[in-house]
Amino acid sequence: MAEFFPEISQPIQFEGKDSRNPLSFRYYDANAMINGKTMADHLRFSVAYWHSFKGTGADTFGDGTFSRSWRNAGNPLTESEQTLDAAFEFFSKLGVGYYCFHDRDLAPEGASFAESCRNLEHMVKKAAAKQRETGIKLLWGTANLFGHPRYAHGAATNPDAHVFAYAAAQVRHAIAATRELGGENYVFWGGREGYESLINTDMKREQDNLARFFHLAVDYAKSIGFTGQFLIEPKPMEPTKHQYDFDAATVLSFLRSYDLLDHFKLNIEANHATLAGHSFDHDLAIASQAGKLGSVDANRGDLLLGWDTDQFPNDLGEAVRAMLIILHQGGLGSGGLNFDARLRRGSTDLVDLFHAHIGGMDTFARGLIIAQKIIDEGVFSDFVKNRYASYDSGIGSKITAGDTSFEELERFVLQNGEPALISGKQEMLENIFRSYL
Ligand code: XUL
Ligand code: CO
Repeated sequence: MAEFFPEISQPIQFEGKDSRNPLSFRYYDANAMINGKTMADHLRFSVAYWHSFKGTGADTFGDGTFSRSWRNAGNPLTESEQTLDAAFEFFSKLGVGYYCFHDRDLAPEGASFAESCRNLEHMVKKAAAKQRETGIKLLWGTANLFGHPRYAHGAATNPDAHVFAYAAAQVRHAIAATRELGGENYVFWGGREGYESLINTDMKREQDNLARFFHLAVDYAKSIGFTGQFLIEPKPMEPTKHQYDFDAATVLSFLRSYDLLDHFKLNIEANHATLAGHSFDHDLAIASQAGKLGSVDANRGDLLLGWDTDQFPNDLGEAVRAMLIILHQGGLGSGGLNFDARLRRGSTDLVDLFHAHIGGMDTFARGLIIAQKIIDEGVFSDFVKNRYASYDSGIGSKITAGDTSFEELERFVLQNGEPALISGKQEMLENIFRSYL
């Protein structure tokens, strides 16, 4: 079989923090134990098939820049087979345990729906063999309901019921493929579920239809015994101006309103949170406090560009803040850290794919080590606990228990006068946080 990454002759090794070898891990030591679990089990790294193997480097201003030997096979199915070989060679040499795909990443769209399904079935068999051979697993599958022109006005929120039906048929096969490959989750990213203008849109009807679509998916998963976790991935805009799954809070409220909360968790992506005007850790925290943080798309945006740049994560402080939330909730369960990130258009060497992932993995590995230290030393948790201690006794405990009234609280104020102003100590705590990095 052809070798696609001949420059990398052996799997990337952990060499420790003093290593100057850019093709080594300085922090990610897969089998090192942190609080009773290996690093690999904490982090559950995954590679995104679409960016790393289907991405061409094209943008709205210019054509592709990446020359990849797994392309140009002549026919689309042979190209898909070669791409699969290249992908599994890369996963093995990088040393990740998981990958994620859209149905149309793995197999090409055919001339008819039936042909698309046959293509997918063919590639699922090949992928299953690769998984068996390498031990690499599927973190999640999803369906591409945004690329083909038929989805120009959305999939489940399309004004045309025919398109709704098409999307449902496609998702049916994508869930079945995910199940066949032992996928641990299935993701719904809204793609083009949103609107451009209210002048031609019945927003209520579109949202009702989106909920109907999710209920149908839940029913179908049950009928075939798919037990993976369903995840919704919030994003506020792009491609549409108003995406319905705006952010974690919006999605939670949607799920609650439509009686879907029991069936879904969230897949939080860093660059989507920042597009929504939040920090990454804000959206992680909103999901986590609702018991709904299921998985993470690990990437980052650029403060100077207002769009979804999907860069590889390299901000240590951000990784520590994310890992604090993940550790506090006891891990991601069946989820993981999926690098939904792509090389810059000018990063044209094949080996850049390794550098990008190594950087992301080391950032989160170091983030994990530091977050565990912060938790063990308890500085921030003690501070926060004390900051709210007034709610644990006296009038505060009555508020907490819901055992008071406006009249009683007024009597308390009349007796106790003006509250003292207590410092939030933000700068001191930021300095302490920085001292851990
Ligand atoms: C798009 C995005 C998607 C989802 C999967 O911004 O993040 O790649 O992660 O459909
Ligand atoms: Co994503």
